[in-house]
Amino acid sequence: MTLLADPFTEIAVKPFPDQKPGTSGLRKKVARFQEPHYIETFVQAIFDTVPALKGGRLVLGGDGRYLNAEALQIILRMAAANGVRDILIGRDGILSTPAASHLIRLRGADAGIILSASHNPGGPGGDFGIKLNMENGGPASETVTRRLFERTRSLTSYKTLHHSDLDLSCPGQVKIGPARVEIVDPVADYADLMATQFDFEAIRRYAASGAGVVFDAMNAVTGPYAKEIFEQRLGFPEGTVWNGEPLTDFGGCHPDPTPVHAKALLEFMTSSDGPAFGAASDGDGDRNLVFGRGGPVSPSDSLALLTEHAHLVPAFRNGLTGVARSMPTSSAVDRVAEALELSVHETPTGWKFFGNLLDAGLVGLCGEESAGTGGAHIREKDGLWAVLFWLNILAVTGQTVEALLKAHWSRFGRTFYVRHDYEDLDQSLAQETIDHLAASVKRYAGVSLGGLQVKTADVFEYQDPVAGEVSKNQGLRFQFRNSERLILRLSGTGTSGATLRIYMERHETAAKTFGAPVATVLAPLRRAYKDLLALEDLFGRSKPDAVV
Ligand code: G16
Repeated sequence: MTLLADPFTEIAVKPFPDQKPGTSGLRKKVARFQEPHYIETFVQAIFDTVPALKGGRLVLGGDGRYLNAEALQIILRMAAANGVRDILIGRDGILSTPAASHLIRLRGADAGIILSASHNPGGPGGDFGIKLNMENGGPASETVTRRLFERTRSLTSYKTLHHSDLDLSCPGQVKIGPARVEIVDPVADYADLMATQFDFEAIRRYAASGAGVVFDAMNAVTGPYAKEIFEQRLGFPEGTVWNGEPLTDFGGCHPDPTPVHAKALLEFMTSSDGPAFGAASDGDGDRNLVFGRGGPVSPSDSLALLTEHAHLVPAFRNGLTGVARSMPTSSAVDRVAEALELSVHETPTGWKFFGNLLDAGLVGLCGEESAGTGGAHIREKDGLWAVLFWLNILAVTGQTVEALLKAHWSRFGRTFYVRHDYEDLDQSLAQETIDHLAASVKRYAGVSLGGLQVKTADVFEYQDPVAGEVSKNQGLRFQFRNSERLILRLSGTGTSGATLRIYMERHETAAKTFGAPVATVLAPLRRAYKDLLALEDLFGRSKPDAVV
């Protein structure tokens, strides 16, 4: 049904019931996004929820996964029809999530739309996603995503215009209807920003010394960024970047930088001729995992160690005010912050909760157990930034990853940490189970679980100290008498059934324990959650699907 004059069109639609953004945007199977008008309905709700885009500037890009190309053309037409004045888009529609965040800030955009399902698999049978970032470069707050969801439920039409697909292969300017489209080099601005954050001279000397470094881009978006930064600007040899060509299906691999999915890197790092340092990033370039010759560094330890050594990198030449971590992230960084007299903010899972803290200057470094680390340079977690941070520390201290970790544990103790994921569980049963536990959680104080005495038990609730927004039901916390902690929550990023995440940690100060296997040290906590939840009876599961 055409309601407006040509070339503008307004198409009538029925709302979709399932367009509620999760931890990080709307994520679904590709097939769901391919249903007629599914993308359009969500995107129209974005334009209706962010009025500044009318007559304003939009940053648009994605991680290059399957469906990106088609979705970008749909959004370009809709942006023009919704009165967006100008659109900045990466060449071929490519922008890593950190590069998009930077571009929003650099060019004063009113919002950004990033097409990615992050570390989830791609290809026709994989996942797709749409994220909305605001003018500070960060993910939309809960208030905005709530409004966005409400809008998806009441929409009756979307606006678009008749226009052929734009050729996005060359930087330059084109028009689509009344809107100006600027196709930008996706890498250059971001690489320039990195040079302001770290001591590139020191890293260049480190590279020239022959220090072995590999970076696995996992056939995802960071390949071109990593090649430019590591191999061109820092002088690491060609071949330092593995899997550096972004592929729409990530070469059939799962672009998640965990030891399971970055298996070849793990094997190389722990082989007799392995290099000194290795790292990997995810589908859209915001996650990181770093490896020394002894294996991976847990993201929680990485955050703690980077905080300890932040004074060594130019990004923190003016000092660090405070740090923030998501609640399930281990408390390792808290001990460093205490020693350095920094404030620590404990937020719900989701990078969006760090935005206000960073904007207000309350924190300068943030991290999550889910392989996310970032600073105040943008408002997203940033995989390559974290890797460069590590390289900067290695270069100026002349130490290995193992030596740095050992010294870190000697000073602060080791916080053993693991996460167990139970995936694809029956959605309503999983929700009911968590709700039931939440309702009675307080009565676990004083109870013994897995032979450990519960000290306190509660449901985590967060009040944003800047905006005052309250976020309830952000996970169940069990604190035990001897530093052990157990957290349970449902993931907000899965696309099939429910994923139950169970996080366990225990702090040890005796050096003789530091080399003990994580599974052994945390075995009592594993017993504790088995006492708490009848996983086998309820879901028929005797062991986790993933151990991270
Ligand atoms: C997103 C969020 C992160 C969060 C992670 C896991 O990361 O940005 O803040 O920690 O999901 O969330 P959940 O435990 O709810 O699955 P990404 O890299 O997937 O966008």
